[in-house]
Amino acid sequence: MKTVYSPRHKGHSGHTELAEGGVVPGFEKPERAEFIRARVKEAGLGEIVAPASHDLARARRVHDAGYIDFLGRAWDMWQAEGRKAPVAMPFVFPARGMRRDVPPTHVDGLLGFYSFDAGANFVAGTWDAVRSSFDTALTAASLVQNGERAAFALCRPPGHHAGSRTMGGYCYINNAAAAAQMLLDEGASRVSILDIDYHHGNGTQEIFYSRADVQVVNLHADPVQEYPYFLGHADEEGAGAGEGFNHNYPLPLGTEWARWCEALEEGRGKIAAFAPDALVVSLGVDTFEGDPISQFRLKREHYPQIGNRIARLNLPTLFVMEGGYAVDAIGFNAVGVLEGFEGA
Ligand code: FKS
Ligand code: ZN
Repeated sequence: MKTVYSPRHKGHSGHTELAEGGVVPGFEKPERAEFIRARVKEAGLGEIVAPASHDLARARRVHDAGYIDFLGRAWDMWQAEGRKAPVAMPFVFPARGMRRDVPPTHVDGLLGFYSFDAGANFVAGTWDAVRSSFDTALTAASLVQNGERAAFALCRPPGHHAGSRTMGGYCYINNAAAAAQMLLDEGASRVSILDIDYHHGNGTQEIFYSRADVQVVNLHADPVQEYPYFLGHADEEGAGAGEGFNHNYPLPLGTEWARWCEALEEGRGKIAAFAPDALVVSLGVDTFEGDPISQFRLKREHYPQIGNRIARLNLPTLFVMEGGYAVDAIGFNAVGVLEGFEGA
C-alpha cells in the first residue's frame, strides 16, 4: 500500500509537556514519524507519496470554525504578546462550574478555551505541521476513495484526542475524523472508525457521538485508571440518532495480547454488523510492552496479527497514525500492522 508522508511535521519540535510535577521534553517528537518512514522503506511496503493540499473547509466539517481559525493564529498571537518562551501552553480551562462559553480575546484565555488539557502546545512550526498532518490524512483518504484497497497516512501530530473545539493530548485537528467525513462527503453512506491506540480517542467519540453514519469502536486502557480519564467508559454508547453506534472496550492496565485480541474480535463483530463502505483505523502502537508512557503488554509479533484481522473485514481501509512512543520499536510495530494487513 502507499504511504502518505510530509517532512513538514519536523517543524513541530522542541515542545514540552507537563509530567509528574514538572515540565519535560514532549514524548510526541519528530523521530517517531522518521522511524516509521524508515521502516516503510526498509520493509518495501510501497511507494511514499507527498500529500496534496486540502481546503480547511474539510476540517470545519468536524471542527468549530473559530477553533480551526485559532489553531492557525495561536503562534502569532503568542508572539504579538511579546512572549519570549518558545512554547505556548495553556494553563486555565473552562472546567465544571464555570459559565462563559464565548471565546475570550487574550491568547492565554483562548489557549485554555480551546483545550481540555495542557498537552497540545505551540512552537513556531506547529501549525504548518498540523496542516501537513491533515493534508496527509485526506490525501490517503482520496487514495482509498479512488479505489485503492488501503492506504497509510503517516500523520504527525496525531489527532484522535482533538474534539470539535478542543485540542489536547498532542492533538489539534482530528485527522481520522476529517478523513472519515471526507469519505462520507464523497459518496460513502457509512464509515467505521476503529481506534486501537492505547488511549481512548475522546475527540473522535465526541465528534460523532450523536451520528448514525459513523460508527466508532475504541479499544483502550480503562479511563478509570488512565488518561484521558473523563471519557471512554463502557456505558457510553452514543446519543440520540447515534445511540448504539459508539462502542468502548476499556481494558485494565497490564492487558496482554489474549485479552486485547478478544476485545478486537468483539469490535470486529460490531463493524461487520454495521456493514460500512469504508474503515478508518486510528493506528496507535503505544499498546507495545516497551512503551514508555503506556501499560499494555503487546509484543512485536502481535502487530502483524492485528493487521491480518483488520484485513479480514474486507473493507477499503485507511490507516491513520496516532500514538506510540517506544521510538526504536515504533517502525516495526506500526509497519508490522500494515504488513500483516497486506499479507492476509
Ligand atoms: C502527562 C500524562 C499525559 C498524555 C498522553 C497522550 C497520548 C496521545 C496519544 C496520541 F495518539 F494522540 F498520540 N499523557 N504527561 O498517544 O493517544
Ligand atoms: Zn495513545
